[in-house]
Amino acid sequence: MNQVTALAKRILRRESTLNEHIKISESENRPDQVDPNAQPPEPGLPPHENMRWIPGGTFLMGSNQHYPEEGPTHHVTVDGFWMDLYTVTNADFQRFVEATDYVTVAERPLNPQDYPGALPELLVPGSAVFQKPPHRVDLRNPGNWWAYIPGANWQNPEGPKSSLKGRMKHPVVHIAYEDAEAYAAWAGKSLPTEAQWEFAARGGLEGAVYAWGNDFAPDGTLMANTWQGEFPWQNLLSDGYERTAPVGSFPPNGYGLYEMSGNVWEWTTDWYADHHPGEAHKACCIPVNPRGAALEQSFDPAQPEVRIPRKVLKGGSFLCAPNYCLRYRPAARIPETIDTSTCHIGLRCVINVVRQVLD
Ligand SMILES: [Ca+2]
Ligand SMILES: [Ca+2]
Repeated sequence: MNQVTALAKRILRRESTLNEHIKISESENRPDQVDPNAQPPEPGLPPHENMRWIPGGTFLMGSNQHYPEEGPTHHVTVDGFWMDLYTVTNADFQRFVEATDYVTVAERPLNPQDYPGALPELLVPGSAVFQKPPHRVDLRNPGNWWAYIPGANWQNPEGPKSSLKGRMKHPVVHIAYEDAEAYAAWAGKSLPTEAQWEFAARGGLEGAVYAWGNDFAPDGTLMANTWQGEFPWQNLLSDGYERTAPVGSFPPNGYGLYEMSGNVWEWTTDWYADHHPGEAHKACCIPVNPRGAALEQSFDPAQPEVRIPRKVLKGGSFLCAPNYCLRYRPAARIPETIDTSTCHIGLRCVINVVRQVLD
């Protein structure tokens, strides 16, 4: 998927927008600036509806049992924060667009002069959409199930002939990183760091495989919208959903958060590196509120000519299946170029509380 979408975006890239965006992101990655007049909100009184206080603490981040990018496990401390119970829905995003006339990356017109040599059919606004092949395909080529569809965007998730009819409570998709940031800023919120996201997803369970424990389907109950069957050609639909599910369709985790696993991938603010930092050997040195890798580390080593940085996505999606991508787990993580949008990427927001600086 990343290769295909990155390839499409290599042709469709707008460097100026991107550079501007990187500057913004870098400034946001500075340590929290303390506003002496700001008061921490009272836990128990959410600053917005449908948010939950996540208590913070020290936890074991990552996994040594699954994909290499999830290791090594290491302790991390995060401060308490507020988090959305649900991923942002189409109804939420529609309110944002109606209030601001915001145009997402996938909807913006393209100037052919900016893309010499690009195929004309790719020089139209669009986004990456999953297309189920009719038979087993070579899993090494994501082009076997991803297509760049002109006219696909958040309002037309499968292309111009599709709509949001009946899907207002589904998660918004086809959201590039700057779209996610723009929504969060409008809502008076932020995007989570990877550590915040993973702490929240674990729901208070230390080191569990899934957000609900170590058993994928406790008592036979499917706990998330994932893919059952052999990806990408056979979807058994045991969970009832071929694509996205309305938010709140599956049981919440220990912190009361819904769909932290599956349904749609969620953007975090961290630049991606292909492994975590190692464990701190002294309690004094456990990272507090870590913010991920350096921007320079996030470029794709497989495509050195592409200078589009990549953020960490968390949580897996309705396209995650054990035979291809067993990533509906709190520790799982994938890189995504910041200008990429797809039918399985959305967002959820947090509100950070000013940290008391004692040292
Ligand atoms: Ca499903
Ligand atoms: Ca999710």
